[in-house]
Amino acid sequence: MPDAKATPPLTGAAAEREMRRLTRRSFSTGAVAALAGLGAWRWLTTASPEDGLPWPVRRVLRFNQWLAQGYSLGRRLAPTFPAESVRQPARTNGLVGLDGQVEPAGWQLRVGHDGRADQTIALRSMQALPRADLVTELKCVEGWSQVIHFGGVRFMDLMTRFRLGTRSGRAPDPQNNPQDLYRYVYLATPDERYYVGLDMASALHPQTLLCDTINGRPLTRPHGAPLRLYLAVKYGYKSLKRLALVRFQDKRPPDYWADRGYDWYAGL
Ligand SMILES: Nc1nc2c(c(=O)[nH]1)N[C@H]1C(S)=C(S)[C@@H](COP(=O)(O)O)O[C@H]1N2
Ligand SMILES: [Mo]
Repeated sequence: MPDAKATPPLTGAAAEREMRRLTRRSFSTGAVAALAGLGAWRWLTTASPEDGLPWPVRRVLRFNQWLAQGYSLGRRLAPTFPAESVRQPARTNGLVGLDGQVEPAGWQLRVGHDGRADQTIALRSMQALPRADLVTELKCVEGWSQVIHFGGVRFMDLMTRFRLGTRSGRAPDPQNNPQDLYRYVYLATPDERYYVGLDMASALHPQTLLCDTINGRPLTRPHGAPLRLYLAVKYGYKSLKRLALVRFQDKRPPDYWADRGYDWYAGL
């Protein structure tokens, strides 16, 4: 069995401890990598081509630097709230890709990697992962926000358990082996009428969940039953409802609202 580590819900003191731990670690590794990268980068950019560094070396270096920066930035945590601050019922917004009925019983994710055969993961086997609960503010770019309690599993835990998102087919190890990760994830509804693109740091963020409950109850159809994405560190339009397709790739994926003029990263 691959190692799916038990993780506590990200609320209260546990969240603060986790945040301190992650901040410390990613700051130190990020800073060392960034400094080393910067020194080497200066040399490379001032070095003449005759110095014998072919362009692929430069590209790898730039990629490493980008990764070091990306993963430390991706570790900021959104503030959490006590579950009592939730006001029911949760507002719904955006029904693109939610046409027709869903069959929760047989629901499965289709997961693809560029250059590899697709696989499917049943909702039931996802629900065997450690539960994660998150009470944060969902912010819609249209100018409203509300505190919502989402429950499900961390996307990171799914990737670890099913060894997703890596070129080698091993479990992701962003600290020690970032180059093994694909750069992006594409996620979509069954009909692909709604779709989002995420950079890998956002996908691996501890507050990025696959949810099957909202405010303590099973997800309803307008909230994305039977399974939706939720990202605490992005605007609401990245939190795709009715998730059925996941694809890991190096090309930056399209995004429904980015295609309509909004920011692709949508970070808060
Ligand atoms: N499939 C799908 N997911 C979607 C949308 C949509 O139109 N279709 N709208 C997004 C937007 S703009 C927001 S703000 C949130 C709202 O989530 P809620 O309806 O659960 O409050 O869902 C996001 N996910
Ligand atoms: Mo939104």
